[in-house]
Amino acid sequence: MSDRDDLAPGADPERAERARKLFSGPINFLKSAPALQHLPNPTMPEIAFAGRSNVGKSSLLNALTNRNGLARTSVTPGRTQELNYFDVGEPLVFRLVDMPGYGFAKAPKDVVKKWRFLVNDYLRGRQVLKRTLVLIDSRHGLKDVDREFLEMLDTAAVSYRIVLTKADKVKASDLAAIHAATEAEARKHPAAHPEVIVTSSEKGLGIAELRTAVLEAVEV
Ligand SMILES: Nc1nc2c(ncn2[C@@H]2O[C@H](COP(=O)(O)OP(=O)(O)OP(=O)(O)O)[C@@H](O)[C@H]2O)c(=O)[nH]1
Ligand SMILES: [Mg+2]
Repeated sequence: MSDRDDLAPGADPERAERARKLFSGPINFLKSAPALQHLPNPTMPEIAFAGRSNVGKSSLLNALTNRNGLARTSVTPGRTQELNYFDVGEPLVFRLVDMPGYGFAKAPKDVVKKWRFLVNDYLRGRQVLKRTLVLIDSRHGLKDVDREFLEMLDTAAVSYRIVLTKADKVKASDLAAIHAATEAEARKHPAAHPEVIVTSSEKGLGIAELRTAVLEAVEV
């Protein structure tokens, strides 16, 4: 699939082209922040990737940047344990932040607690955070643990957008139904963008659309 096959209807074609160029240009790993005091200075816009463990956050970051090994992925939930920062553009235009997943029951309790505090404190307190992408597995749709997370974002007035992942694992008819149901729910959340983006990192579906959506969040 070419990078421009799946632009959303109504997407600004100039922004889409800027997004395509940025995401195919220099993108560099900046740092891994295990605690808030290790965050970079808040001087650039940030876009964060959140969602349950194993939902495909790191894979989506790799698909967006078209670089396989940029963010570490794993079949074992809980791979990402810090806030991982990536610098997009030279000169720097914005930063992507790959976050630890939530809702991972098998990790030791104190580890889970540590991630939760890190993620929640980051999301609530970060002035330069322009938007959080909340990833939801297309096979499962929104679960209660996701709803709790969305409510936390609503309360903190963090602008967010829901992204369905792993669309290649679902039949087209089921995917349409889950897309509609997820959008209906998104519209009830005050801080949510009303449109949900459907993606597959495996097949490249929705990736160009998401690149444009990221840049839109940075530029508005
Ligand atoms: N079929 C399919 N599998 C995917 C897709 N995206 C991710 N996966 C698989 O899902 C598993 C988890 O992917 P990750 O990207 O590591 O998930 P994560 O959300 O970063 O996980 P944590 O860092 O543990 O929270 C890996 O085995 C990926 O290969 C997709 O679009 N399609
Ligand atoms: Mg990860």
